[in-house]
Amino acid sequence: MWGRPNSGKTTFISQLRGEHVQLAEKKATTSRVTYKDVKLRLAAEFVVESIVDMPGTDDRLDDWRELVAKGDHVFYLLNISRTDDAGYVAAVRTDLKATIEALNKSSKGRKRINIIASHVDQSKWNTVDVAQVNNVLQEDPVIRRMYESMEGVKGYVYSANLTDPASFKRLLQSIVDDLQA
Ligand SMILES: Nc1nc2c(ncn2[C@@H]2O[C@H](COP(=O)(O)OP(=O)(O)O)[C@@H](O)[C@H]2O)c(=O)[nH]1
Ligand SMILES: [Mg+2]
Repeated sequence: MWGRPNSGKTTFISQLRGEHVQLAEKKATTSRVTYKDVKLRLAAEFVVESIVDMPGTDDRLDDWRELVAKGDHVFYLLNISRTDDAGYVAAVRTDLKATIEALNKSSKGRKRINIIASHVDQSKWNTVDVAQVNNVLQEDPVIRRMYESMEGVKGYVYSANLTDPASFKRLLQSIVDDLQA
């Protein structure tokens, strides 16, 4: 998984690992950390063999390309409360372009990118019904432009408030359901 700094990567992994998520304090990840054999609380038969948390800084882009080529699943974290920030959106497009190039070069069969829209609670979609929000997001011009640049890679968009365990649980269930479909 990747995304710009503060997009929620570490929070996602903490929730996945069942750690207490600290709201107030934020530690920047300065090196790459790999977690192995993470059992999903939501369904104990699922185990994430390996998930990598890394700093979302530009100097890590090559590391990221390498992970995309090797890994089975690609998750890109997008802070959806920042889609009005042109600089942020441009940086996200650069990331996605690099990710899609790496996916298309990879010999792994599944050409698919999972985009997780975090911070939905702080976004203009925070009053949209949870059952509808993923569909509503697809209509957003920023998201639409992302889809248009995907070159054969399938994009799946999910959204959540990653700091809320119930919202995270729904997110994880949707991902698991789609992966099994
Ligand atoms: N309100 C809200 N805060 C979030 C969400 N996801 C992450 N955060 C907060 O955003 C900050 C950055 O998250 P973090 O996981 O450290 O981002 P990273 O730099 O990508 O690892 C932290 O203070 C988190 O608590 C979200 O969905 N909603
Ligand atoms: Mg982090």
